Amino acid sequence: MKALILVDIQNDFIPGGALAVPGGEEIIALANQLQPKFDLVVATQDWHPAHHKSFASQHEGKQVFETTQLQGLEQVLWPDHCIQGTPGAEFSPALDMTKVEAIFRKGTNPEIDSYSGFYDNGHLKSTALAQYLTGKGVTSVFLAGLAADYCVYFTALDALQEGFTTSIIEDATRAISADGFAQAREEILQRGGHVISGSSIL
Ligand code: VGL
Ligand code: ZN
Repeated sequence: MKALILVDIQNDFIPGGALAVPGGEEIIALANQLQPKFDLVVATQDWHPAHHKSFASQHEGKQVFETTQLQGLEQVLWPDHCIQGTPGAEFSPALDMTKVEAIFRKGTNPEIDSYSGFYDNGHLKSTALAQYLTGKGVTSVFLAGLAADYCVYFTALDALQEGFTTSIIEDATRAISADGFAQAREEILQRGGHVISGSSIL
């Protein structure tokens, strides 16, 4: 069974949002077209409390996009984004949600960030996404969404580690940093993952 994981296609990651990914809105039509080609569609949702420590606003004297240490891990400090219950945290209204069977929220612990849909960045706590997929008989996962160099990348790394055949649908993602995604792409290929185009599925 094949699952499509729609990663963080939320207003704050789309131009006009608090942490806009350049061209983020361009992936939505393809993300919608791809959905009927899969046995299962799920979505992840970045869902932060207002005082999340990944926000630069929570660190005196720190600017957005500077880094710090959080729980012993290097942490990029982001603008406030995807705050629980705000419009920025909602899925884009352009995204077809009718086939989405389950939503996995992440980033709810204020003390640690969570890029992957499977675990927080310290692998302290699972979202149960892996168990959910396995329970549905899924062995292959395909990733679309935002951002290619953060949440899509970390979700792909964990999917590989969990033993899923893993493909990033490259034209159904956009990156915050092109260099960041070039590196991420190499790492995924090196670990046995795939980077494909949507046209190979449609
Ligand atoms: C993301 C930075 C912070 C993402 C989420 O969805 O890629 N990036 N939170
Ligand atoms: Zn976030």
